[in-house]
Amino acid sequence: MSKVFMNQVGFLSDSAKRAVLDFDAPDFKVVDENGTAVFCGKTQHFGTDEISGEDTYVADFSELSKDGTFRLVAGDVTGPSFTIGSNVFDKLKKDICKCFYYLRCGDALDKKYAGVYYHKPCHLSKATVYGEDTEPVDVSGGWHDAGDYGRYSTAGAVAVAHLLYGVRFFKNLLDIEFDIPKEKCDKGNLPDILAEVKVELDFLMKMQRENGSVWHKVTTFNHAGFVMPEEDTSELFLFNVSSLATGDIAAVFALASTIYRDYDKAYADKLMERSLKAYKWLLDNPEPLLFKNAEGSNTGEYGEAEDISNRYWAACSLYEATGEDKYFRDAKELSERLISFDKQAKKKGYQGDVFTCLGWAEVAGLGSFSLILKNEKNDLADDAKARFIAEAKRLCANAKKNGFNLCMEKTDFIWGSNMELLKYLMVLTVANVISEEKEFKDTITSGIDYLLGCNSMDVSYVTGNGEKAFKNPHLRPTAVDDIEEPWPGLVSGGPNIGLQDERAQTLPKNLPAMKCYLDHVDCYSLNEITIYWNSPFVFVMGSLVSN
Ligand code: G3I
Ligand code: 9MR
Ligand code: ZN
Repeated sequence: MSKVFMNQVGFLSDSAKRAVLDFDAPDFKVVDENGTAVFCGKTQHFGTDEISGEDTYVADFSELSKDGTFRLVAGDVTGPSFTIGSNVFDKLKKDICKCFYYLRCGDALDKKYAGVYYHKPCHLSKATVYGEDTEPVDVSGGWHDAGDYGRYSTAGAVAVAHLLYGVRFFKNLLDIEFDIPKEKCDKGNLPDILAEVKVELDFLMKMQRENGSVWHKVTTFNHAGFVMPEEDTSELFLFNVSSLATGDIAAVFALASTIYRDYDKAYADKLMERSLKAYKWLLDNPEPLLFKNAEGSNTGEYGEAEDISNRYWAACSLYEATGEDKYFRDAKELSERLISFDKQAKKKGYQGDVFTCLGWAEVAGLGSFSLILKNEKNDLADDAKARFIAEAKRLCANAKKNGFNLCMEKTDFIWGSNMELLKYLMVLTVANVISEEKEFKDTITSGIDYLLGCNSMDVSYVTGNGEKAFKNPHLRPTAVDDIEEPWPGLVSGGPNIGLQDERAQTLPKNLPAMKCYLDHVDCYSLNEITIYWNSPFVFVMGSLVSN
């Protein structure tokens, strides 16, 4: 059946506006709710690209800037409903923020705010320190990581970092109100986003040991079955400390101290004290302390091959927060090691740039953010800026290779491909802050279009947003709660050529990368959700305001 693939939510009045057709239609029109044409145009044949496998025709209606609700019509095919206006993303922004509230662990939900998605308090028992004969520890609180009930320090730190760097770059994120309990501070109430992030920061503080090091994760020994969180009552374990978690925590606490200082000085001081403690542990323990799952345990591993980027991020973040030269010197030394790491990765075919990496593993890009925000002229900051611009240009060039103007290549369609995309959109967003370019903006818009339905699966990868939004996330509470609709605002992991779960393996072989997807609850390698797949979207949305 012929399809009009397009963003099913909407477009800011002044942004680029495109739809992609998988059939030959020379003309198209955009009609309003009465069926009256408000725009007529000609399509452009793009041809067949590698990632979608579709022979596509592009309908560009960027010139249409009239506010309203419309549909695109080509031949006898009518596309999904979408809107144009300055507030088209207001609901989406609230939804993607509110998901963190629903993911809260411990005794933290209130029926007044959680509504039908309320669940009873969970995971309140003290956690056994794995392999040690010491007293169990209270590490209650924070956010469940994802579709599972684990809580992982590096994943949590990175999600918090996306949200907090978002706030540093784009102050308007502080204005999003998403109906969560108010949190008092010296200045009255914390802005919602900071109140929500504080929940995770408070938990991460509990994950820090007396000596400054940080436990890598707290989970049951194996993943729970499909039960509500309060029914997952197996013993909780604090698994080993790692230099990965300790580096990320040193970094994110220093970053947080710069933001919370404006609202609550005592809290900011505590964050800084904890950051320094973690950093001291890193200096006293220069050898990498990586992480492997305990024998027989199957919860998330979040393994990394080295800890250079984690230490680099910590040094950059502490430099930004304190201005002390010793952190700059550490960052400089670590940057040399990252440069050789980058060179080796490139020899193996890696196309990106380590200094722009923003994921749960490679975090040097977050260090670059601190240097860029410091707004000081020095060689590290200049280099970071140049690398963001170069990477953004590479991404824009990639976008030209497919009909969707999508800045991804086949190799990007791995587990959590939507995050690969969102990290790229973060890079483009910051490149656009450094040096405004129409091309950067258009590539960001196309990326958002892809997530919201302009893809060959014809699906919006954000629940509750778009006529054809996915509905069956691999998410335990949603799977068992008897409520038809999942929480709105969840970002799916998205297509993954690896097809790494049993259900995914029922898909036909050799599908184009963009089609390696199934909206099925069993598909944890294609359709799970996580805190760090929502957080980069919040960052990117922060930059999207109508001029
Ligand atoms: O880095 C390699 C790359 O070099 C290679 O070309 C590519 C192709 O296979 O793979 C890349 O590695 C991938 C790795 O993520 C890094 O992104 C692996 O294939 C992929 O299996 C791995 O997936 C991770 C998955 O856990 C399994 O370990 C996801 O990123 C990560 O988001 C996910 O995290 C899980 C937690 O463990 C548990 N909680 C839920 C969460 C989301 O599913
Ligand atoms: O539900 C788990 C999901 O959150 C994880 O991302 C995934 C990989 O760690 O594992 C899922 O749990 C599966 C387990 O690993 C194997 N048995 C089936 C479980 C899902 O039903
Ligand atoms: Zn819980």
